[in-house]
Amino acid sequence: MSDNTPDPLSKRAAELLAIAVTVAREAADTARSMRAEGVSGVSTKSTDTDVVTAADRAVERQVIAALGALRPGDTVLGEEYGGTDGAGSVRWVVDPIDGTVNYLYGLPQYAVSLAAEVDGVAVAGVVRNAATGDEWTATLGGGAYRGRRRLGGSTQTDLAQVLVATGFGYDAKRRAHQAEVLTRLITRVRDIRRFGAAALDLCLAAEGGVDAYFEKGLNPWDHAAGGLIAREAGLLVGGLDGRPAGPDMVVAAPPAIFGPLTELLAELDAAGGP
Ligand code: LIP
Repeated sequence: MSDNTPDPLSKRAAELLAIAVTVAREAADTARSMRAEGVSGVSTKSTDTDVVTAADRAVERQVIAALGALRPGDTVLGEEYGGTDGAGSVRWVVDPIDGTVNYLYGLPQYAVSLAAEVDGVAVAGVVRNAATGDEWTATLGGGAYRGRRRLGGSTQTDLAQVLVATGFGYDAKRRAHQAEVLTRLITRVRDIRRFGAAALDLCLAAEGGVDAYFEKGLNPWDHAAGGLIAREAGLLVGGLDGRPAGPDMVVAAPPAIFGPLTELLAELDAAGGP
C-alpha cells in the first residue's frame, strides 16, 4: 500500500498556502472597500504614469502586519516598502495591488499577489482579483487551481495560432521599443491581448484563457505567485536564451510553444531596449 503521508515540503507548502490565502483575502477586501470609497493618496514613482495610491500602501502594510503576526521571523518583500529583515528561510513576496492603473480607472482587473519562497524557491502562491473575487492558487508539485478547479494551460502547438498576452512599461522609451517588437510579433501569432496586470495574465495563461504571456520589466512581486501557478498548470516559465524569468523577460507558454516563442522574441530583441 502506498504511503499517503505528504512529504514534509508538501506539508509545509500547504501550511504556507493556507496562510497566504487568508492574508490575501483580507488584503483584497481592503483594496476593494477602499476603491469603493474612491481612489486617494495618488502619487507617482518611476515616471508620471507609474502611480501608487493610498490603497497600495495600506494593503501592503496590512499584509506585512498579518504575516508578522502569523509568521514572525519571516522576510517580506513588497512593491511599496521593500524588504524586511527576517532571519528564517521563508520569504514572502507581495504585490498589494497588481494592476494599479486598472485600479485607478476602476477596471476590474487588479489583484493581490502573494507568494511564499523557501530558500529562494516559490512553494506556495495565491493571486486574488480584488474586484471580482476570482482566486488562483498553487503549491510546488501540488498543481494549480482556480477555486477548486484544477488547471491545465493551453495545449496549442502552432505558434501562428497562439493568443499572446503582454504588457508595457511605464517608461515611454521602453514602450517605444516594446511597440516595435509588437509590430513584428503580431503578424507571427494569432493576436495580442493586454489586460494590465501581470499576475492575472499569468493566471489567465495557467487556465488557457490565453495561450501564452510575455513581458519585459517585471519585478519579483509581479510574477512570484503567478509564475508558480502557471508552472503548476503545466506551462514553462522562464526568460530568453535559457535564462530564468526575471526583469529582462518573463515568458509563460505551453511546452510546444515555449521554444518557438522565446526564439522569436529573442530574434525581435524583445528583452532589449531601455
Ligand atoms: C503592472 C504589471 C503589468 C505591467 C504594468 C505594471 P503594477 O504592475 O502588472 O503587467 O504591464 O506596466 O508594471 O505597477 O500595476 O503593480
